[in-house]
Amino acid sequence: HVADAHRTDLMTITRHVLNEQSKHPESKGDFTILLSHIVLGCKFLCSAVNKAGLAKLIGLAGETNVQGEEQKKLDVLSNEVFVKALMSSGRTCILVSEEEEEATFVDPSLRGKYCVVFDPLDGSSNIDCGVGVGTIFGVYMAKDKDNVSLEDVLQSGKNMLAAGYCMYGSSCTLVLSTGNGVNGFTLDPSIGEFILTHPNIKIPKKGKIYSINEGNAKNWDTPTAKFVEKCKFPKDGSSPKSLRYVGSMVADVHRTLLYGGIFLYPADKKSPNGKLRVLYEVFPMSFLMEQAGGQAFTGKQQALDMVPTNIHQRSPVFLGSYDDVEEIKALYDAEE
Ligand code: AHM
Ligand code: MG
Repeated sequence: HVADAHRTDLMTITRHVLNEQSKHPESKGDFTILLSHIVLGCKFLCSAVNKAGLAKLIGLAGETNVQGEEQKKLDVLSNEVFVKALMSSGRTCILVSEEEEEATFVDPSLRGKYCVVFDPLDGSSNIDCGVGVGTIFGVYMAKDKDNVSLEDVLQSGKNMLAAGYCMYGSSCTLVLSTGNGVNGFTLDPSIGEFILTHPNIKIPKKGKIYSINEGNAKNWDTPTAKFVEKCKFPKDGSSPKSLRYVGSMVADVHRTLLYGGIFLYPADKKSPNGKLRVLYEVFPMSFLMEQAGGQAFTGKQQALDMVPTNIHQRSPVFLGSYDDVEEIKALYDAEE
């Protein structure tokens, strides 16, 4: 079997996106170029995150490296990695990063039509114990790339063209939607390519897992409290659900997408808008959920219907299997 010796017929992420783009004859390949730069950032971070533990063990963290520079913290490094990768693509005009107070307007000489919103390293408090962390991103198109403003990113989530995340876990997995379903790619480190390993991901219609920080229970609102009570003590004769909570959104959402269930980050008395950020956490994950056949709700509306007025705005979110989100919606409806 010659074919088994070298599997160069694999579906790489580039091949996949080129295939998708070829369905749109008007496409000039700009998105493929943008994506290849995002992928580069993800590969770089995958390697940096994997080395982080080792660097610490051998005493590198906080010390100076060979160039005499202090080792950068991973969240700072990851922001720089993505900003550089995105700018040098020549396809972006506005960047919004969790790590930066203000949006970055790309220099006109490097400007393209895409706006990218991202959290370069979500869950970074988990790094020191080796738990999975990830990058989350969403892509909008500017109305007029020569005349851009914050309005171009303060759009409803429904206008996103693409969204995805990369999880740096026991393997490095990139999950992407360009508005035509959801696909998952796993990095093969031996060849440095993301290979299509999870084609056309569909979330189970109903799940057996709920995922929430129960330590906040004393501050929850009534619908959230009732929902969790139902998960533990179902009254309809069904089995109780299992609780899984990593505390790293990418890991919790990835599991929800593959196994089904619901992920909740509600509003509570201490955080009336919840914790997670609309543009680069709630929207991309909600986009993926809807594309996979699930849904995402804020307690008031479908998450993607929000129109943020501030780039770092927060929102409560309930996302996952279609039927499970219907249940929490019914509890909020009953409140009114
Ligand atoms: P971060 O952006 O500061 O890393 O915080 C976001 C993270 C998410 O990954 C995760 O879902 C959430 O915070 C967990 O919050 P909590 O510790 O309150 O449960
Ligand atoms: Mg974050």
